[in-house]
Amino acid sequence: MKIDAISVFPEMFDSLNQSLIGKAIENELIEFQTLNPRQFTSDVHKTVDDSPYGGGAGMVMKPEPLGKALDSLVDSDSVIIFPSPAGKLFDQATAKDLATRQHLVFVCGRYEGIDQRVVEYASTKAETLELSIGDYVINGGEMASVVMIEAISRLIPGVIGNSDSLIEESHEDGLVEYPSYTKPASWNGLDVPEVLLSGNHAEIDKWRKLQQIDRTKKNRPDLI
Ligand code: 6GU
Repeated sequence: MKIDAISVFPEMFDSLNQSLIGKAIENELIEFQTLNPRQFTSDVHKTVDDSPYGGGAGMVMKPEPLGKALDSLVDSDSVIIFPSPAGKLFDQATAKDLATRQHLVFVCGRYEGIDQRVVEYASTKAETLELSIGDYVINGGEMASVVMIEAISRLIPGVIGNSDSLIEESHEDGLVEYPSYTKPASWNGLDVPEVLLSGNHAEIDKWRKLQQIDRTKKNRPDLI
């Protein structure tokens, strides 16, 4: 899969070079690149933002540099993603769908956002999504893109060595994951639940499912 991120802060994507996603980039399972829209400006200050029409706080990303950046990357097989707190919620189902695509382009806004015509323009060129990572606000699309890229990339075959670990995890069956334990069996007066030491796999499976249901009821009643 090819992934591009259009951003005025390309260094914010450096964390993707670590761990399993970093390996996948190294092994060319994923081809990841950033593109700075400042390179598509023509004024000496390389201006990428301006004040909002209609007034209001903050600055808005100008359409021309982002439009040219899109022109340089996108074809009709691309999926263009605008991270935005005003977008649809990005969830595991979205991640699964996007993991099957050939080319993803993340367009990162800073400041108060992006001129909405860029989204309209993008949708004339390829499938376009506005996606939010949750009900809170962060300062720009970069870290939201990193979150989405990690969630998507780990579902690409070969990125995670042990694909079993993808089956038994949170949100796979509409419930959150069961708790995990490792050695020692007793630590600071706290014991690993007896059943996990029993070797009885039917009992262990039953216990884990109950834990999933309890945890989901307690932490995520919205999922029940
Ligand atoms: Cl995608 N961007 C920003 N700036 N804030 C967010 C978000 C995205 N998702 C939730 N909050």
